[in-house]
Amino acid sequence: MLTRIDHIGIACFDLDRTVEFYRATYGFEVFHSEVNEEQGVREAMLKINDTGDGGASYLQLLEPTREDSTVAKWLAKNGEGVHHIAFGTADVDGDAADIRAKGVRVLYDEPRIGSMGSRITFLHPKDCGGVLTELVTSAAAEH
Ligand code: V0V
Ligand code: CO
Repeated sequence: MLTRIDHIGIACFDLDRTVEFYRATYGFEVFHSEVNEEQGVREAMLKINDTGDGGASYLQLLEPTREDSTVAKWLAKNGEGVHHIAFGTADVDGDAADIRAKGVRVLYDEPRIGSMGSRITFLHPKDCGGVLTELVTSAAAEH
């Protein structure tokens, strides 16, 4: 069951400059940052609020680490902006299977490693009304 908005992914050309915009404008601080080589991103997670399922909602600021990454390709076409939304679940494997059975393309056979040791998969934007959609099971407090 999907129980929260885990994050909104925002693509940018310059992560440090974008982090500073969110800090100076809204007062949001970086909760966590990392490089995900597999996904080709450097990212900063800004925690916005805790959620009733024991998780939290974040903004995920994304800068590409290489030119052939999905985010670099998207930025070249669209410029900066909202890149994806992510729903949180305690069971990404089960929810991905249920959604696949409804005819929506799930991009990975097995979830991959996401931010803060989470397990993530993506749904094809063309099957989701133009919205790249991610499913996330966070590393902490879920099974
Ligand atoms: C592409 N399209 C999108 C889109 N990216 N539509 C909405 N939102 C997006 N973000 C559209 C694009 O405009 C094309 O439509 C069509 O899909 C095919 O796109 P493409 O440019 O030819 O690119 P593809 O097919 O090579 O790749 C698109 C997919 C790719 C969605 C398959 O981006 C992908 O695998 N994404 C999942 C991984 C990812 O995004 N990782 C970065 C975040 P038209 O022009 O044909 O109409 S990593 C992350 O979130 C982490 C680590 C985390 O949360 O922990
Ligand atoms: Co994400």
